[in-house]
Formats: sequence, structure tokens, C-alpha cells
Amino acid sequence: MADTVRSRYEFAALDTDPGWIEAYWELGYVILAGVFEPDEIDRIGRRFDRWYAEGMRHPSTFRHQNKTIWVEQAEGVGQIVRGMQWPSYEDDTLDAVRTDPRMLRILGPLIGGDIKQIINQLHWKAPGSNITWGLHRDVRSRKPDEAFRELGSSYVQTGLAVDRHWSGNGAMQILPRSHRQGRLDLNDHGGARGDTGESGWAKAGLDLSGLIDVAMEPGDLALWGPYTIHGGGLNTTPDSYRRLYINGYVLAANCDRGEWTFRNGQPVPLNQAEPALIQYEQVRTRTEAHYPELGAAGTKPSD
Ligand SMILES: O=C(O)CCC(=O)C(=O)O
Repeated sequence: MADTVRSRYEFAALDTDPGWIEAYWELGYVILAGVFEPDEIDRIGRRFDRWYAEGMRHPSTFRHQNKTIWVEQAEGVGQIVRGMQWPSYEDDTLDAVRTDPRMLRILGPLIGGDIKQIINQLHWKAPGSNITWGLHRDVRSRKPDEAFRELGSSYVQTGLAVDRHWSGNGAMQILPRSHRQGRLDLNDHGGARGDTGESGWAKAGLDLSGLIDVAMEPGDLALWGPYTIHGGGLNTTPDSYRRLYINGYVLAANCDRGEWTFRNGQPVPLNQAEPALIQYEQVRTRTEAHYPELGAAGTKPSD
């Protein structure tokens, strides 16, 4: 049976149709259509392509402080770039998206105007590459626990569609209302490459029949919370890349990590010379660019 709470809203009607705010808290996610314009998406997409090409020049996963590019070998496809963290230190177009006034208009009613950022991330699902982020809750990555307070009401993840997303090219999936289901035993049941996590969650007793595809047109923005079960999806098309730009925001007073993004409703520029402690513990002690050894901190894609 279809949910009685609507999950899709037009960005152009943000003020006149404010049901999206309650829908976000109620469902654990919401989709806002048409937040960015086609010409903007075109520019953003070209930056994605440049970073992809940069990643393909590296023999393996590359890290420079918070910036990292996850390079992998995919069976039958060869080398691919799976994702990248913190391009915004070096990319003005992508940087402008994360501090765009439209982001603040959306975040303001949810977490206010003093905001830090803990995720700035590009995701690619290359055609046929078996890439997926197995179904999980983002709380798994909010470590250490004590640095992240009042998770449920303080953290909002946003994902901007750069391509059209549909089930065929690995659109992310979401389980509506799953943020209200307690923690079950774990927040993460995905495992090996290509494992969307469904069988693991089913074994843990979760009813996945309500799982939905986050179908989006380029320029649409999905919002979800740290306890919402999401991920999965495989790109089975022969030729359609699926690009997603994720920016994760937090009410600043409830987080000890992250880059300031809006202070008192005003954008805060990044300081490349002094990157903040976010997920990479050695950000200030290992300042040179390097290839982390397989299995070392920073090689594993996170979210
Ligand atoms: O790119 C995707 O489809 C998955 C994204 C995701 O699950 C995450 O960033 O937490």
C-alpha cells in the first residue's frame, strides 16, 4: 500500500508547500525536485568527469589529507573510480554547491543556520561495475560516538543527482520510516563487492518489502537522516554512468568534527591550509599526498 505521506516536493514550491519538512522527519527522507538548473548540472557534471579522469591516472586509491579518490579494479570492467571525498578544497564549482543559498534554505528549517559539514563526496556507479554501498545507516560512519551528539535531529545528508537515477543504473534505495525502527543489532549488513546488503538485513529480521528506488532527474536533491536505512542498487546498464554529489550537514553545536559551512546563516569558505578533522585521523600529522596501503586507514570507502 502506498505511504500516505508524500515524499516528493518541488523546490520551486518550497515555501508554499511546506509539507516536505514534516515528511522528512516522518519518513526519514524526502526528495526535492529541481533544486539545481540544467546549466548548473552540466558544469557540475564536467567537474565530476575531470575528477574521474584524475582518479584514472592513479594506480590505486589516493589520499591527500581529507581529499581522497577511491580507485578500484572491477571484474570485467577494469579500473574504475568509485568515489571521492572533499573535492571542494580544490574545485570552485563543487565548492559553490555546498555553500549555495539554496542549501541553506533547505537546511535552515531542519537544523538552523549554524552548520558544519562532515561529508563532501562524489559517487560514481560505472556501468556494469558491481559497485554498491550495501544497505546501511550512516550512523555507522559517525565516529567516534562522543564527537557526534543528538544524531537523529542534528544530521542531514543530501544527495544531488547529476545524471538521471533509476533502478537500472543503480539509483540509491531507501526504506521509508526505517529511522524509527530502533537500531536492530547492527547498522550495516553489506559485505563483499556487489552485495547490496538485502539478504543480511533480511536475516536480521528486517522487512524490506517497502524498499523504494530514489528515482531522480538531474538537479533533484534527496535528503535522508543518519538512521534511515539506504544504499544498495547496482548499475546494470551497458553505458549509463550514475553520478551523485553528497553533502552531509550537521547542527554545529552537536558535532566536534567537520568544516564550518554556514555560521549564523552566512557561508564560511574552506581553508585549504588548515583542513579540519573529519574522518581522517592523520589529517594534520600526515600532510603529504600518498597512496595508502591496501587495508590502511583511508582506503575503505565510507559515507
Ligand atoms: O551512492 C549511493 O548510491 C549510495 C550512497 C550512500 O549510501 C551513502 O553515501 O551513504
